[in-house]
Amino acid sequence: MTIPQLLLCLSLSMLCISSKPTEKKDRVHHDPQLSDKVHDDAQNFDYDHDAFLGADEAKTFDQLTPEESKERLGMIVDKIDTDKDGFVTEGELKAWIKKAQKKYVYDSVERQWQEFDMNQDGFISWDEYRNVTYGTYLDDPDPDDGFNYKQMMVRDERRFKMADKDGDLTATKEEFTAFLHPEEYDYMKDIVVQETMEDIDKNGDGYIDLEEYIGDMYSHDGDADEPEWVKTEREQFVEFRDKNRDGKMDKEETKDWILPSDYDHAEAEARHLVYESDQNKDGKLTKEEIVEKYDLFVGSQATDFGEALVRHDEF
Ligand SMILES: *[C@@H]1O[C@H](CO)[C@@H](O)[C@H](O)[C@H]1NC(C)=O
Ligand SMILES: [Ca+2]
Ligand SMILES: [Ca+2]
Repeated sequence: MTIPQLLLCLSLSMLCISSKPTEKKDRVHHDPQLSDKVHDDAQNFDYDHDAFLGADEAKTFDQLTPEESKERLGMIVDKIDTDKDGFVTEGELKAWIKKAQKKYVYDSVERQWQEFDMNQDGFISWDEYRNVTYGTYLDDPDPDDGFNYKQMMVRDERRFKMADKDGDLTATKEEFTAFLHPEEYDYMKDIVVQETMEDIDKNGDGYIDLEEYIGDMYSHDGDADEPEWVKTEREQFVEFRDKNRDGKMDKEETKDWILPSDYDHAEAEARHLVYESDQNKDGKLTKEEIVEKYDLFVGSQATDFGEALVRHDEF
């Protein structure tokens, strides 16, 4: 074999390997970052603005004058102070930041709400949801596409009942949000784990063994060699996932895997914002303290423009 032939061979085989569908399915629910900006307050407060308002909302403040910014910030402070005692605590701030980050969740529920609330009474009953989602299946329980609607409906009903805290089979907006986005709610974590385990546990023994774990993220293609990341996952399973070393993952071990208790970015940011603006060091913030530091919380780019223009005019 000549050198050019050898090179061709090598590059072809590399092509073959890289074009294989080795993309990994990710079951892990991570808390998203608060902002994609760098957190360096010495440079600017862009990270804090994204964290405090959500990235989309933060942009809308860029065009405001300082006065407008302060006024809107003042109204936001009233909303953050949920117990209305006139102070914003670290806990209230953290809850606010978490909410700002979850805006896309609330937006998607808002979009779907009308579709399901057939009688427009402000609630979504299980019957309404079932009729809208599975109406065609209920009319024709033996569809040709072979899809298991029955199983999906049973699973949806179980999740719906879990989200429905007061058990009246009717979901408020908050309950419906928990139904559609269960990973965002503590009281839904068990059902998230249960559904994931049912997906992966092919032999139905109530545990995830090593082959089921790997089989969920990687499908063997004939006798092809396993890619490196799959070998790493096998080691991960043995060393970290299967904590009690009985060769399989139980509920708790699965929970630790798919719902890791990540570093709490919202809590860290709330502490940071309080520390930076708490002038009398009583550990909580008044509206005045927050508005005083409006450039940290919401900023307003119009400031610099405005002042630059004024200065320019003076010439
Ligand atoms: C659901 O569909 C059934 C059958 O068409 C109907 O009898 C029932 O009233 C519907 N329920 C709701 C809440 O829309
Ligand atoms: Ca309704
Ligand atoms: Ca185990």
